[in-house]
Amino acid sequence: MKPIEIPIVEKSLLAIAKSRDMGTARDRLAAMKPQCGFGELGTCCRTCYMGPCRIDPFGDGPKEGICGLSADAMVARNLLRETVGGTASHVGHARHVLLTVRDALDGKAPYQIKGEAKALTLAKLFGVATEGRAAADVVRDLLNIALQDFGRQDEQPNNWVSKRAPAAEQELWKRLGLMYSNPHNEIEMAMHATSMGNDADPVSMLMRLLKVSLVDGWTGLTLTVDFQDILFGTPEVTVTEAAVGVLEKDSVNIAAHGHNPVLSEKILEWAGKLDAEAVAAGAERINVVGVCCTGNELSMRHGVKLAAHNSQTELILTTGAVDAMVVDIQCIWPQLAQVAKCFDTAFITTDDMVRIPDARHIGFHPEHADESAQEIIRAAIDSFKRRRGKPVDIPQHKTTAVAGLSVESIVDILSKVDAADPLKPVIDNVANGNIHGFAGVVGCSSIKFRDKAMTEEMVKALLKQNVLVVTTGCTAHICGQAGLLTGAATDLYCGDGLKAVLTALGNAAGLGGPLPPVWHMGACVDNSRIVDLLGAVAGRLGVKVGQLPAVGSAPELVQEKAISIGGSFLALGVSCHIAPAPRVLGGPLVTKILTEDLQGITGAIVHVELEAQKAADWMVAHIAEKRAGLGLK
Ligand code: BF8
Repeated sequence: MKPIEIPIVEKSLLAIAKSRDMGTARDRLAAMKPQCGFGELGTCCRTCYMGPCRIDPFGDGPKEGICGLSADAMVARNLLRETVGGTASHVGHARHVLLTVRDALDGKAPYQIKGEAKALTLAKLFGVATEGRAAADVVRDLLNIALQDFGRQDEQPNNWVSKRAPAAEQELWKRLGLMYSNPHNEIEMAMHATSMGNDADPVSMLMRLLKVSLVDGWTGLTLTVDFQDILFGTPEVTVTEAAVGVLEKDSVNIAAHGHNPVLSEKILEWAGKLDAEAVAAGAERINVVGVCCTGNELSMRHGVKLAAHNSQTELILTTGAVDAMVVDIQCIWPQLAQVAKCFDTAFITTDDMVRIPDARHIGFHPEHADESAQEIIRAAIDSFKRRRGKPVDIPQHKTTAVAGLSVESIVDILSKVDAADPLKPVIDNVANGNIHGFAGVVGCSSIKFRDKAMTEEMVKALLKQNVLVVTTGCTAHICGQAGLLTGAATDLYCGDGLKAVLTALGNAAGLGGPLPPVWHMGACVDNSRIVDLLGAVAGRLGVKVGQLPAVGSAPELVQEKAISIGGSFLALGVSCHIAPAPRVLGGPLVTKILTEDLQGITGAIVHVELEAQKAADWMVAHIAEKRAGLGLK
């Protein structure tokens, strides 16, 4: 087997950091070793002050906590709390977007409703009248339906999950007691249940984990994306570029980092309006580039270039070419403020919940979005003036990347092949085996796996075995930087069957070449688009989502949000590969439930595998089992 090399972008950026004598996360990881074995196994409990307690499942030490909590209950409690952390992040994002839409409708925030088509589609689903009504009135009705879920105490099923989730799965969730009502209540109850002296039953906590994950899936992800599409429009296919080489030496480079497009859309809008000020300061232009998930949002809707995924955020600052890094919420490393200080980089926090020592804080509230966006851009122009003429070091790596693959834009492409039944060409090719199945490869970039190119190698191994890959989050950046989001990658990496299909579809759709083999569907909240796509295919076939030849993977787990997203896929019956192992291995019962018994509950399991080829092989084999279940070879 050929040795795997550290990806070239990281290699170049690490060389720059080294030449500047700057430590990076890799050094901090090395200093942290050996990492705590109890923490890794999940058998460390800090819930009360008799502790901390720790259980060594392999030795002669204590077998339960001071209160008598078992190792399985300990790991289940810890995992449930991680799930709550992830879900709270996404639900908070959803609520912020809803309130921005409300303020826009009330004329209090300077945003226009750009996604009328999405509003009309949802209105039909929710039974909102549209005939002869202004779009704003339709959106307000939808908004009120969404907001009702946040205030309700009647235990009636949540509006969004009831209307948006597939019916067959809802039946299962009802039987299992997983249907939820008010998302905030579920977060509260899970925190309550996992505080000292409450739930001590690992099975009960795992079931609650699935319920909280459903809150994440349908309120945290789907609701957020629905209203982001209403506010900013549904993405259409676009071509962009990825990797650090998208920074421009002679431009004012503004890196938008975080998750919430309510900020980054305004930054992009005002960058266009204030370009002349940048030119007057001696710059060629203002170059807004995308980092992490808000970068994905901008690339999906505007083709903004993708500069860096999460584990590269501190590294791109070492180029000295980023004039401002402006951040909103989630996945922001405190270290960024320290690196920025070494350069003429303005590191700007904007959310009052995300305060970082040594950052400049420009509070961003939708009502004053225009003023704040201008202040941020002028801060970047000032930084540019200070750094002008100083040497910068921008590695010249960048690749072409196709983005903007929403379900709507995918259906649009496919309808050029079969207008009456757009999904038919894909389904036919799954049936005849040209497409073996689908993999959603999503989530983060981890320095624990970057140096062996875990994600790219796994994706290439999947493509070779004719698995069509959809992606979101930092994984989309990784795939972009590896050149996997282009039609050329179809020729380079796909097995014969998949290559033939993507080439035929691309040509029939008038693209003059193959479709990319990896479809960039957006940010992590856009995992809901993957669920919608699976739901559409399952609906067309008349089967449950969990019966499809499909599998999920988070090959470089970093964030709690990946745990809650994974839980929502498991609840849907979609099995997931993950690396590294979630912190449950100290609980044998919990480990067995997640890797085996869950199959009999939701139809899905978790599979841990740290090697790229072996992970791909498991996914291919799992898809083959699903194919057999549908009577396909
Ligand atoms: O929500 S992929 S490191 S940026 S958590 Fe964070 Fe992970 Fe990146 Fe986006 Ni998702």
